[in-house]
Amino acid sequence: MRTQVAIIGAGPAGLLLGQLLYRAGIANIILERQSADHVLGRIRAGVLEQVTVDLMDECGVGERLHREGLVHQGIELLFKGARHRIDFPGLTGGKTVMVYGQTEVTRDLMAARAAEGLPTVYEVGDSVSLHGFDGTSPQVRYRHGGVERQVDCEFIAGCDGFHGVSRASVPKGAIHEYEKVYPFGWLGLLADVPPVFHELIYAHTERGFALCSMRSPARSRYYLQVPLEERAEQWTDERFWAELRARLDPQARERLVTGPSIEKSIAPLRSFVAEPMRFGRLFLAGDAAHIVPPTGAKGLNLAASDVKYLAAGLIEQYRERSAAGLDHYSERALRRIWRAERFSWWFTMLMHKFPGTGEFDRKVQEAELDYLVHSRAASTALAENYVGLPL
Ligand code: RFL
Ligand code: PHB
Repeated sequence: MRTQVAIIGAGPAGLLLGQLLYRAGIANIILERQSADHVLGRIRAGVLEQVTVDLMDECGVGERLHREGLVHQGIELLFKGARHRIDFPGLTGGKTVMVYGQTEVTRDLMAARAAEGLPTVYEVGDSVSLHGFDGTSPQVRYRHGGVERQVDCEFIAGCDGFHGVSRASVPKGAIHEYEKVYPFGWLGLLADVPPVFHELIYAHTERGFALCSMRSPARSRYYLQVPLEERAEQWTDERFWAELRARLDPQARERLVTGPSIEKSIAPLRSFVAEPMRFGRLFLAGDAAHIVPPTGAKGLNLAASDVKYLAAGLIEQYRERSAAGLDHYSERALRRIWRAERFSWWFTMLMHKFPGTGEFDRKVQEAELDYLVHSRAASTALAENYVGLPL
């Protein structure tokens, strides 16, 4: 078949891009390794910046998000047994964030794509290969239902996540990778119990970091910092709840409602950037080009801003025959990415317990937290990064 843009990956980046291009009259196909149910079964991010909410609206899929999403006006930082609130609107001139799960973002985008009858091929496994993107007529080959197929296109968008084929298809030496791996992971648990508090609690404790998040007034998402060697199977629900309780302040401990888990998994923490994000007619977007540790809740939001820039560049190319937007895509996206990388790294270093660090480092961490919540300037810096820097 022939199309204008071949999109690899039906995560948030690929689905958002497909929708923006379709609405601009640009034909596209999405090829996805997994089944739609598998993609929807992955529990990931939960906090949307206004930029991401606006993009969902632009895609015409914001209706349920505005109905069911929870507007959050702040977060709480817990350290030395006490909680301190960071007031977003007060510090940022009225800005807030929206709590709405990545699963729901993906579900809404998939439904819109299906309703328009746009081509999406699921379950292509590892069969995708990219060709000719250094010339003018790229091709994507894949296998589906035992049949080899080829897509002739004008551009390829690599939206296939950290382990995808797109970045791996770029010749070695044409790409520079920056990486930092953290010596712990996050054990996440999802349960149909009311959240312990109506806002998110980020807890720095002697036992390690904990995060109290949510998906709705009836569904909670909790995380615990755990050593990298741990397996989710080693954590019974009882063990998880006991450890979470031990990392909370007395009031939250008392209010915590526990129940059976729906999902439990461990994610490693990593910072990663690949530069540049363009190779001829192949463009990388989202986790395919960069990873942030989840502490700042930036992963999904960065995927959305990449896509906003990339869609603008492609639309300019097709409408005005101008390559300026595409030529600036990588540089423009990377500027926002590096600022989010810095914030996510800083918040991760501040909130976690680092194995092997001495008493001095721990005292400095506590002093920084104390400064952070008592200095308006420092609180503002946290708030403006958390709600999202301007595009
Ligand atoms: P995704 O969501 O990984 O989607 C990429 C899609 O590409 C498919 N794919 C392929 N398709 C065809 N051919 C191939 N060869 C392919 N290889 C892969 C994959 O099946 C997948 O469907 O990337 P995208 O769209 O860039 O979106 C980015 C976000 O998903 C990501 O930044 C966040 O979810 C990161 N993240 C979190 N971010 C937060 O802000 N808060 C969190 O709590 C949070 N938790 C997480 C996370 C990422 C995780 N991963 C990637 C391990 C928890 C986990 C476990
Ligand atoms: C989540 O709800 O999954 C979540 C929220 C905030 C974060 C990370 C994850 O910083």
